[in-house]
Amino acid sequence: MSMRNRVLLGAAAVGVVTAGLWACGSTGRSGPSLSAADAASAVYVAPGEYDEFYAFMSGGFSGNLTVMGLPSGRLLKTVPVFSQFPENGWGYSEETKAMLQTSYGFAAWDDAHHPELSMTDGVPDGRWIFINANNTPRVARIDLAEFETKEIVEIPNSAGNHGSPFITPNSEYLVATSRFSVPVPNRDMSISEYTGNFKGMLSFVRADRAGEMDVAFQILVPGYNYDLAHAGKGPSDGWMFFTSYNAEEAHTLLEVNASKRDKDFIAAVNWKRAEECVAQGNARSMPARYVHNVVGDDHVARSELKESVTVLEPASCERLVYFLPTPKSPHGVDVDPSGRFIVAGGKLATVIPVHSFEKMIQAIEEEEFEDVIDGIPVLEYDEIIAGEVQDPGLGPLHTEFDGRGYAYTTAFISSEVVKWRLEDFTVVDRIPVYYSVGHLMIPGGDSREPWGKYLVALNKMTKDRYLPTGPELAHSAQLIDISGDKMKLLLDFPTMGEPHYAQALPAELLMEKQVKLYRLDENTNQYAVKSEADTRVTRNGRRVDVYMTAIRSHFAPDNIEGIEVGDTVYFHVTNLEQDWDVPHGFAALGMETAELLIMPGATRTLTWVPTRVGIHPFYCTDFCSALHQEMQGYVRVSPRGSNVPLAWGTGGALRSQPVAAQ
Ligand SMILES: [Cu+2]
Repeated sequence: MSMRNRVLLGAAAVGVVTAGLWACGSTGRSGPSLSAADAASAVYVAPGEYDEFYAFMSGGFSGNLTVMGLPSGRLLKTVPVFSQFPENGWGYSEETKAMLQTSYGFAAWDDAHHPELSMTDGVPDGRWIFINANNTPRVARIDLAEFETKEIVEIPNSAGNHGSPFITPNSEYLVATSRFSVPVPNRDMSISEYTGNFKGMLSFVRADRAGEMDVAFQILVPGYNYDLAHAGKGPSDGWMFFTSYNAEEAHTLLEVNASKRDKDFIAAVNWKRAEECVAQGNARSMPARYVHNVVGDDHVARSELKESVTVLEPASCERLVYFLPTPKSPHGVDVDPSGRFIVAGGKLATVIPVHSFEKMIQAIEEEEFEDVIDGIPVLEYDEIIAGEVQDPGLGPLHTEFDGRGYAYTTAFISSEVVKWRLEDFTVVDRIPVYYSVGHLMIPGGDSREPWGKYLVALNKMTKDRYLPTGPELAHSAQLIDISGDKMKLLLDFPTMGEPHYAQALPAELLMEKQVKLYRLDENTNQYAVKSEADTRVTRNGRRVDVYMTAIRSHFAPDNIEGIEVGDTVYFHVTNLEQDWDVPHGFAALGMETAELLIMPGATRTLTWVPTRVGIHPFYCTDFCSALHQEMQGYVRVSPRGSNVPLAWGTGGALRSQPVAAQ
């Protein structure tokens, strides 16, 4: 047995089913790829040229979003979202701290899974990208002119916000699901009393008004695990489809106890009907604590606590939710570009079930229900199924579409991508991927009009694909050409954190609208100083404010005296540059936080409580000019109560605040 085969079998043994998985397709080191030279030229972006697509990769357990170019796989930027990011001071600077505020307090980390582009008429429009926080349920909006997180709203009555933030065709709502059912409202009770007390929640967040994201309504559903979602489109616009597993309502050893039933459910929610029920007063207002964080026009984030939420129950809003029986512990749910087919990834199923929206509506009208659970009618599988894709690979999870009549489904256990025809649900091609693929992404592949040239496989295991780096390996993504009849593997590229899911769109949709700098005359940060003449240091009791500027290649002031141990010092640094690509950085000896990275025209504030007497140098951390190394200064820290006068300056005698004012 070759070393490669041993690795493969080792990976497979982790899965539920192992027999004969790796026999198909995994013939050579790269599978059925082009010749190395042809593949290289297909992904080659010549020096000075641009990539064709922006790809937005979720950072998984990094809590952030990374931006990559396709087809090159080059990393362009990390956009911090839910995790503190010392590289630019996100979550450390006074202007950004409020973004990580939650009803539980300051959350320095989260787990970000699914980026989702804003849409107009079912097509990504390049305004914003949203992403979920899984651990402490939240959704964020990132502006795609600045590549910066602008807004975060917390989801109350929820735990494990995995199925999020999937969006409706005109960005009316994005959804959030509770992967973990919990008591609603959450309270102290025995876990053994799960059944009937632990509930799922399907949340709809208003998403089309920047700065006004809010939980519009929530739908209380049985205590299953709600996993993923996708919106209807075209004929199915107005509906949202959610997968669930654990219809057994197990609360321990789910790997056994949540896999007993033959079928679980897709919950089909008519969200336009929900709007009617809310308007008619069929919802109730429930106390709930959750926060909404927004970056204002002054580029300062503020946090607001909200104290109630609107909750709908299916029993008091008829025709709101239906259950579609779906084999077996379904994971992904994907709607094809026409909006006619709802494809489930039954991760333990032997086929890919494809539900028909038309048949679903017909079954609803004819009231062909096999059961009603908590006011939710259960439709009959045979009445709504359009077809089943046979031989789809083992462990089918997620499907995207190329806009030419084909669907592509990942198979986790057999590590492959399977291409099948929507016309007759027949498999037409398959390609091995390395290894254990979760999501896949085709640019626009979940939209009404995919840009179906490339497919990115987002793999969970890396094993031997890269130079080894100790126990932790870079996670692996693979680029596949889907422009022809046969899929062709082009490129492996590493990702930051876990490559959970991704979205992509043509570069031309974003390139021209990029913000290159912030206009200094529009800087309304209350601590901004717009000329060196206005720089100063003030003391108010134990609080010291340093109003500082940075411009190539000095700080003003760059000599500061009169700081004492235990003072709280706020460095408000304004970058006076009005040129693209000239950020300045700021850090001082012994700071317990992070650096600041200050964009041209912007102001950022870092708080420092000096703990030691002595001279503390500070310097610019972002290489800015030939004299960058000269861009430095000194802070003198004296013992507490030493009465050294507060004094500051650049290039001359120090100015001081009269001692009497101290
Ligand atoms: Cu500099």
